[in-house]
Amino acid sequence: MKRVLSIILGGGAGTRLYPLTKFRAKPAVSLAGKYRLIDIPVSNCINSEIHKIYVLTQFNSASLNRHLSRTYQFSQFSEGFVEVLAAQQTPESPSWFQGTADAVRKYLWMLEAWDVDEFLILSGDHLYRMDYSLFVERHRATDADVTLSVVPVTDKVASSFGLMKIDATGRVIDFYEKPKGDALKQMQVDTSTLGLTPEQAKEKPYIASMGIYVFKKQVLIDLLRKNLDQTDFGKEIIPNSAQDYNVQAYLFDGYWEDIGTIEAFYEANLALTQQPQPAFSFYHEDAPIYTRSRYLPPSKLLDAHVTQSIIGDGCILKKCRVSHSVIGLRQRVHQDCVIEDALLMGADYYEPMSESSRHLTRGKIPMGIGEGSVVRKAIVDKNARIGRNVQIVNKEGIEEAEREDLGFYIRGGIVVILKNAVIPDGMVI
Ligand code: ADQ
Ligand code: ADP
Repeated sequence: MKRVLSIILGGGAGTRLYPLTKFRAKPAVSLAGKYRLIDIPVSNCINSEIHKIYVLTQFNSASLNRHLSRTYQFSQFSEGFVEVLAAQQTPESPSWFQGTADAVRKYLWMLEAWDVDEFLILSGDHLYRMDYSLFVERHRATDADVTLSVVPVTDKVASSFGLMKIDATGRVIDFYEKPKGDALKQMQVDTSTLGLTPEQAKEKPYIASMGIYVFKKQVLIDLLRKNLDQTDFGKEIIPNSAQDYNVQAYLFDGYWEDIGTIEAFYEANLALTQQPQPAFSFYHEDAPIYTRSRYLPPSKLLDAHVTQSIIGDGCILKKCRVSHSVIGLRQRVHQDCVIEDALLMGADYYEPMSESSRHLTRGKIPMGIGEGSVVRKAIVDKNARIGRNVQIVNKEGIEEAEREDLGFYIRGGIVVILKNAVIPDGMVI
């Protein structure tokens, strides 16, 4: 795996996860109460012994740089690194990244200098555990120019993926990015040829691209240099290469979820609390997910009633009720609160006790969830100050709302409280 260079697509404008991407690059969005999105592909790389890792991002955020530099320090005797390459203006390329392929193209001058055999292109917003060495081995064994990792999918979700047809050897003979209507039906295949049982094949009759690829180094360089008008892997580079190159499909049979939208992100976080066995587990002795070690104190639960939830380090939960929720680092929940089906991201720092009490006596709102508040089906971003007797419950059942002035958004029926927002006492959302 020393001959593989990994390139993680860290995110474009960040619209689908907005407002979580208002103050940070997408890879820095927090996950499962203590990790960040970027920890997933980076940990998978490290566990697959791929140690040369670039993260391409449109938005050079301080939190992403700080997180990566504090977390991923390789020994001085290894050539390992995790580095951010942010979109930048130069006299030759005055524009931002135009798409995924364009993001790689803009840094090709630097990437091609590496003496490696393959480029592994990954996405920054997927939740899965994968041994990329098996993926790369399959690529080498079939002498492929490009290998796509694929999963079978149902009719319901198929149109949000790049779909393909393959021949008996696993070679991709047709690829269509996110087809709809008749074009979608055209892409239906017999997935039992992939080893699925007849029942599974009936339920999942499409082969979807996971949006992660292994390229022979020179093939990627040629594809990007020859076709300057092609800016996206899924829309252009992959479908156009299927004819002239040996493009292979590699079947991945584990849990995999694209969590690049608010709804998918919310669902995947809460699914971690599932009993008895969540679909994805952060505990795995052979392939752990790494993140920054923070030396926080253990959480304190002071008469709190907690069911089916995950509580991050350094939280203080008073006499409250928490169910089916994920509570992030340093979160404070005061008494008589009810937290249900919620993702509270916690805080970046502790507000000293003296400061919190001073806030209360001066009519200001301390960090955390104030006494008597209810949070249901919501995401509360970091450092939010939720007053007393607040209700964040989407009372009117609204699907979409943009109330940045009031500190929240509603996306797909999920209320998202902005980072650092202040929600006054008694407010009902
Ligand atoms: P999408 O996920 O819809 O489809 P896209 O929006 O291009 O494709 O994002 C791919 C990855 O690249 C994401 O992690 C995204 O954050 C990142 N990205 C997007 N624009 C970027 C930019 N300008 N700079 C840096 N990073 C950027 C893709 C494939 C489909 C496949 C699905 C699987 O195109 O064929 O089925 O992934 O989820
Ligand atoms: P109170 O002491 O009034 O119950 P809290 O419920 O807010 O106040 O605090 C509960 C406990 O958390 C206290 O024992 C306090 O010492 C501890 N605590 C407060 N701030 C921090 C901090 N920054 N780091 C670690 N523990 C803290």
